Amino acid sequence: MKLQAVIFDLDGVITDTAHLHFLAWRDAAQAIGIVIDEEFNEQLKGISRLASLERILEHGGRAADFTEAERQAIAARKNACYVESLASLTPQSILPGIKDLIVTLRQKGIRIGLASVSLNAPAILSALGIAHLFDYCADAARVKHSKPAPDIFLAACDGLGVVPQNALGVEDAQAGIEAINASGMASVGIGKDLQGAGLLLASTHELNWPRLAAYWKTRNPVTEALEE
Ligand code: B16
Ligand code: MG
Repeated sequence: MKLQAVIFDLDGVITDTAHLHFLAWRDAAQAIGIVIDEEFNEQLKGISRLASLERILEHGGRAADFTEAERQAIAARKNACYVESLASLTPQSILPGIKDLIVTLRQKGIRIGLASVSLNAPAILSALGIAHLFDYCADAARVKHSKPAPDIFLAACDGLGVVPQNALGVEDAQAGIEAINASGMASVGIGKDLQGAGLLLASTHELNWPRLAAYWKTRNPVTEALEE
């Protein structure tokens, strides 16, 4: 099977917005008397906005204290603060190696997709100046089940017109690796302690075409040899 598409997660793979998410959540949580720190924030990586709020309320022992409308208002406050902070993003905010990899993949005719659960993903790609390099971005608002369900990766494959078995996904969160594996795609993890990643790299510094090609070959040794 030939590699036809690479589908990227956004936060933690293409750029690091985790700290901006943290600052916005810290402000929103503080307003309802809950204190969170950067260590706690690790749990929120790759998790949707409302699921993140749920975890923060549980952490503060206030899971039963808010109506649906109040939760929406807290999430809206966090998002307003987060969106304001996105003004600090520039093309220099792209993580090392990512732009070169995307350009190389495109030269090889491999399609590029995005599978982020962030509703702000299109604005972030535009701020980074790389929106035009993506052939398809799955819309998190139209996906029923968030990561670790495979839905967003399957939606990206569908939009790119490839079957998951011909695609590779790149993620920095455990929920994301589980989503990729459940979709039937090959998985590449960025970071440490990611269970089940087909290929695990410490950082995007190590994410390049030779590494991806070698990993793909180990998954598809016979067909790759025939295609060479
Ligand atoms: P928003 P990813 C995720 O991005 C973040 O990792 C996570 O912390 C955030 O809560 C989620 O997006 C939703 O973001 O509030 O902007 O819709 O890793 O899936 O690219
Ligand atoms: Mg991520």
